[in-house]
Amino acid sequence: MTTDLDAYWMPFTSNRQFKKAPRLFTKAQGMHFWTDDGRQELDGIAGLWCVNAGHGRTKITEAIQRQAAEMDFCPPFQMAHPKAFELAQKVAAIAPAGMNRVFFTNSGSESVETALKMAIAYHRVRGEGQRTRLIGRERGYHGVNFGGISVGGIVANRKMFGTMLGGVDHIRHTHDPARNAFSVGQPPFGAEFADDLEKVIALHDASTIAAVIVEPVAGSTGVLIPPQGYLQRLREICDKHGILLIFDEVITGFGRTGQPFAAQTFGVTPDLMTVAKGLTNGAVPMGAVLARQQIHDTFMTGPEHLIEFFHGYTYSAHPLACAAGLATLETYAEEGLLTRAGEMAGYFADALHSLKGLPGVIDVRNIGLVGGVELTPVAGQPTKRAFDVFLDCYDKGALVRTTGDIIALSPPLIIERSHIDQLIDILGGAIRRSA
Ligand code: PXG
Ligand code: PLP
Repeated sequence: MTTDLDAYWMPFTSNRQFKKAPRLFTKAQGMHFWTDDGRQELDGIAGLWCVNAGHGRTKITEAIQRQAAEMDFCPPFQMAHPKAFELAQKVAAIAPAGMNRVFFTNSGSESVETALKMAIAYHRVRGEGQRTRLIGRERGYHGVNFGGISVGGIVANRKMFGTMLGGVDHIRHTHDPARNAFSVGQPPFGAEFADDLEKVIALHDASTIAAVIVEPVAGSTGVLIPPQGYLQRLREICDKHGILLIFDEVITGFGRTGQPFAAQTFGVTPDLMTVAKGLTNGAVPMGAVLARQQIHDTFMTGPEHLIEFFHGYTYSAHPLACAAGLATLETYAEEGLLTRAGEMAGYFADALHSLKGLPGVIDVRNIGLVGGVELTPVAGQPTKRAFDVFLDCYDKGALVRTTGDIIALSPPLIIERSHIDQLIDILGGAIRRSA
């Protein structure tokens, strides 16, 4: 069927390797993909951390079909359609109390750019226009646009792209295997990593800093769970210095950690929250920024005919995305999926941690339905070991994700125990063979 693979320059892909031995999916349903040659693959990563209700959900599909037939597009600037308001309200209803203003984007990356701009503009409208600095964290992933890679901390995603945004600084990441390896759930040690923020503040002065952005659970870099007390301490330091706290919940949002949002799982409420992925179950691209009402209200000054926030995308609140989002939230509610990760977490953790002791496994990390398994790199060939495990798993019928020499798992929240057994069995076999 596919005749020529040359034209498509694939994102975040080893293009030459892929095109020599392509991996093509042509169908998806429930917990599975099917390859072009008809093999079934267990989806261990919810597509790409997004298909939280599983694939091919009829309610979502039909909502998109109906909307496409009824109204394909509606201009989002100075015009709107009812589903945009309805979706914003339904998202606000499951968000932490007070985070009830919702700005729509089309991806996690766009949500991050939006939140960073909102933070800087917020300080300006309230008369502190000198607060322009943005603080990120080492190993952070905040998408691929210039703001996101500037506050992000994944070296490979930054080093090719020049000087990026000015006025950005970083705090340390929280990975501390010497003290925390093989922790089940939140690791006990490392709340004090948050004190790095005080150091950064001492250097730049709080009056120059607009916001701090972190992933509550760092996903893309290889699943780093926040140490006990760490996020609380970040919140306290931000409050003390008038700095906005942004949680990037693109991966953790919509049930991944056992509550609708990680903010609720960890009991820490940020000022702004970025989401995407699970918002539409991955079916139509969509993201959003959730803001505390007071932040939104601060913008609502001046003559009423004037635009308050000069920002937005052609496809913000796209009708197909809104229809998909509404059907997705209904599906999550009907099936209790936003808390199901909490129910399955114990079984998932036991299965995952059974990999401890296999050759080359140097750490296992988990929270809710997210897992990370860190492997010893092949000497002189970083990333090769995990990539070989990924290919082996694919061969044996399971889709996992790798980053560096870490395997990440984030299955659909509809996963059953038998799927967990199968996933860990295939992964364990691949790890043994790679040793
Ligand atoms: N923030 C976070 C925390 C993310 O995880 C983004 C922003 C960007 O979202 P978009 O929709 O622009 O891709 C993400 C996305 C991986 C992987 O390998 C993770 C993401 C994307 C691609 C790959 O773990 N997360
Ligand atoms: N580039 C040009 C020339 C445009 O006219 C626009 C939008 O009108 C954009 C980029 C931004 O596109 P989007 O709103 O889809 O992000």
